[in-house]
Amino acid sequence: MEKLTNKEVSKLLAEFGDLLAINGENEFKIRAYNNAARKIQSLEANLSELIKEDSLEDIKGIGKGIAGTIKEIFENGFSQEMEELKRELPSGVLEMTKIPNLGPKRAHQLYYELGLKSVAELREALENNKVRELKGFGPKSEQKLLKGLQNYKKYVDRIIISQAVEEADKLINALKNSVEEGIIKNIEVCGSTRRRKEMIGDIDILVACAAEDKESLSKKITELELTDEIIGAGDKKVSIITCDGLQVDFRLVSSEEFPSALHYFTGSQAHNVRMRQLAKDHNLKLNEYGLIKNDDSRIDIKSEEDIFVHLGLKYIIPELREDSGEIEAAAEDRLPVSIEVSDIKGDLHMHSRYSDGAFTIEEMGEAARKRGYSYIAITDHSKSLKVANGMSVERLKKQLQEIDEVNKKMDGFRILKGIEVDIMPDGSLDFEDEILSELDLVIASVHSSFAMTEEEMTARIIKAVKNTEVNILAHPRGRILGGRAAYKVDMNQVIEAALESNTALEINSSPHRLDLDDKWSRRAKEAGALLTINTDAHHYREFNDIKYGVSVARRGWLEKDDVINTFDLDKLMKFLRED
Ligand code: DGT
Ligand code: CA
Ligand code: CA
Ligand code: ZN
Repeated sequence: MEKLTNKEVSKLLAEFGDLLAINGENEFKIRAYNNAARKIQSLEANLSELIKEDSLEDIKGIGKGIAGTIKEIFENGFSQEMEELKRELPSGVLEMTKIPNLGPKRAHQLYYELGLKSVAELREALENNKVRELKGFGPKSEQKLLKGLQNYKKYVDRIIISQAVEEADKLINALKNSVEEGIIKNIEVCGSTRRRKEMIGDIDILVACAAEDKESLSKKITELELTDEIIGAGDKKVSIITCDGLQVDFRLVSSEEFPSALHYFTGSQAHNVRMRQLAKDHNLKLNEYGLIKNDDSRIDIKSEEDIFVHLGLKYIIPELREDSGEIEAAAEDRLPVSIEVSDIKGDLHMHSRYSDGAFTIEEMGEAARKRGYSYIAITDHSKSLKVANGMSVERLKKQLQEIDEVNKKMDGFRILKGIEVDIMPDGSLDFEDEILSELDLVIASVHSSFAMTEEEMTARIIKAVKNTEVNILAHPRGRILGGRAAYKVDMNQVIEAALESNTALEINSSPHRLDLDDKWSRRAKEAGALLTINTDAHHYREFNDIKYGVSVARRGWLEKDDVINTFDLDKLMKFLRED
């Protein structure tokens, strides 16, 4: 699958319609989206054709605005506006619409008129006959909804890392706030979330407390506002489903057990198997309860680090624990000095109002400077990307002037003149070299014609990478997590070309992309290529996504010097000026 199918786009449009309805937008707009969803669903032709011909608006009922959204969803796998709407609503409200007999309009009423934020709260309100008071509801609809609840199966799929991290933070804070200080001795997210894998199955949270507090703490977990359903609750382990439909496993241990339990439940399983074997080789037993000698006495362990030390290893960060060479490297003291968020000196990929960003150049610059960055590059879209309001040459020239003006006001901070130029199907760029040569930095990326043979796509991308004006290849494989698979491309050849032509490969930090991924980042480094970690922010809030890109880099064994935006400005400019 190279791109979203008609059906997938249709589903997202329908969800958009639901979100608008939950939000109480006008009937006309909601109907337009639902209508568009139906039209796309029953389309004979492939969407990509219609987009290429620019004939979406010829379909009855599809106007300019929706056509833009359809293209955006098709190209990006999601719509910016939809993401914003989702962020503003408690996620439990959207979840409610999955209950049979409950549409978005009713969800709107339940949320705005009764303040119900989750399936759990709805159930309680139904049981207390509160729902029948609402206009248009009655005892009968209450019965219907209760029945719907019985048939409602939660949709639990793998989720993207940002959602897992945010959900885990919420749960940890809520639990801390629900008990007296000092009851929780230690609490930490573990499992794949702590290893920062790109997709997460379930969330694992480890809690240390006194033996006599386990029972009450277990009860507190089941009573959290975020807890929707209880799968099991003992005094060692509590498993719940949250209002957002995610499974979370809590484990309760003693402070003494905490370090070894943290290591065990962080995994990965493959890493654990190797560590346990290594312990055996040292005549020790390693499990979630501790590091134990043959005579059953415990080795005193204060931290996770101690476990590694006792087994003759350097400390291995969670992101590296995949049994992909980290244990050997730790034994021989050749682990990477892993890159950290604080090493990043600037962000080289972002959008302003000149294309599809939400803020002005100055606003983006100010926000970046406040973060402590020394520089950014403004890289708006080029003319062919009409969906994203791509710039004409004239607008680009105007933008360059504006950047000069803003830079005059900035002290000790620099805004670089950049662009994200589209790579055309034949590998040429959307702007002439002449205009590109006026810029500090050129990012090239593919946003169209994803369905090519591997040979064609590889040649297309390599041609762009070898253009001496190009400094960065952005989101090199074009995948959208949970949306679109990567297009077919021979990345080994692309990496070779990047190395030869001094082009950096991007780790796009958007949690929807994380492209390059950990494996390709590591391969690129091993080949000697340089990388760059950027957010592709369309809103300065998204600068925070840099942490997800850095996690990918850490999982990919990268060090500071592998990444060009850890360089200070002079060194970066030197890199950009070389061919
Ligand atoms: P996920 O949830 O599929 O994204 O991946 P994980 O790694 O979070 O896996 P999960 O939730 O099944 O278990 C959490 C950790 O507990 C796992 O990373 C390692 C540890 N673990 C679980 N089951 C086993 C096991 O049977 N053997 C070993 N050695 N470790 C296990
Ligand atoms: Ca897990
Ligand atoms: Ca688990
Ligand atoms: Zn971009």
